[in-house]
Amino acid sequence: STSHIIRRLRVLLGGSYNNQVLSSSCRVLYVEDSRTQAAIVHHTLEQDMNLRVEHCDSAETALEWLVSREYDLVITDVLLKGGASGLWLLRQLRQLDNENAQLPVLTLTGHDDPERRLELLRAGTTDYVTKPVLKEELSIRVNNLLSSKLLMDKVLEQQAQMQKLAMRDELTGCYNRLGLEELAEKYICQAARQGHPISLAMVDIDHFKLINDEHGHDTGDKVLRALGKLLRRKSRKSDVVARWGGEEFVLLLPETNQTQGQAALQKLRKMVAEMRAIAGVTVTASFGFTSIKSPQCPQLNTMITCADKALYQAKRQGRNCVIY
Ligand code: GH3
Ligand code: MG
Ligand code: MG
Ligand code: MG
Ligand code: MG
Repeated sequence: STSHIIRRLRVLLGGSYNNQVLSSSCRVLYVEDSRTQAAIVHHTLEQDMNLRVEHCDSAETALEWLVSREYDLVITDVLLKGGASGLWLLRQLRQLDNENAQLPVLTLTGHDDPERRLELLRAGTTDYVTKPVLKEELSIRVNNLLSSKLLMDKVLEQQAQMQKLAMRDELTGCYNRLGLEELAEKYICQAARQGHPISLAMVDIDHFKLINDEHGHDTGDKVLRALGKLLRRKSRKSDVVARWGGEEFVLLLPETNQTQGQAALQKLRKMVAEMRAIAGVTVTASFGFTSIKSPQCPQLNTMITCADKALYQAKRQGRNCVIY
């Protein structure tokens, strides 16, 4: 059950769950047509609980807001005069294609009959309070819902961070193979769909073994970091710079044909050769690249193989050059 998962998460996150500490950064959407009722609940939420409340009196307005604004909790009355009901709103909300579809929803219902409760629960209400609303009960339920919501946000954020890290190479901060594979699929499929060209280069530092042998592994690492940084900074924002392994990098260049690729890579090759010495070491790199006018979808491996062959030629032709 959800509460079971949340209890586990609380333990995992080291007790960050706190019933008392809810900040004014929590945004609550409150839908209520009765002014007297609204005044009471509004007071409890804002004055007693220090939450930011946006109040409206119709389900239609609420849905409009839910499409474009961010909230942490929705509280809605079920019966709303002269328009759609809170139940309708709940059903619409659960079908939204933004993050609000998963919001906790607290429904306020006048009739506490089992039919109504089941209907609300089936439609996806997270919790409900029966009228007349007991202030104390309201604030406890709101607190519980918001605590779970905040905890879930934190978990999702950490998960996203971990996913980001998993796509990066630790030493250079460039994408790693996993990252390249993920992004390459996206970019190659995009190019395939639009019939646009895409290029891929394999970049390999020249005589890197000598650098390690003569200056030590640490200096070698510094060189790798500097090269990664240069490639990232001097390529386009939309280019993907990945460390393929060892002293080899892969550059994926969307929207780039052979002529444009040749020019861009020559520029990069020059910059590498002219890069400021790192711990007394200057480097050059060899570039092998391939370009496809209009790719088919999964084609990363084919492109890598082609670029690798060109790289081999670049090494044979004396290094520090770009070969198609
Ligand atoms: P070539 O011009 O033909 O590419 O010669 P090379 O010496 O660069 O090629 P080779 O493939 O023989 O050597 C690559 C070297 O890269 C060997 C390995 O010790 C070094 N290397 C691989 N990964 C790392 C790393 O993470 N850090 C450091 N410092 N060196 C690494
Ligand atoms: Mg009402
Ligand atoms: Mg190599
Ligand atoms: Mg080699
Ligand atoms: Mg090398």
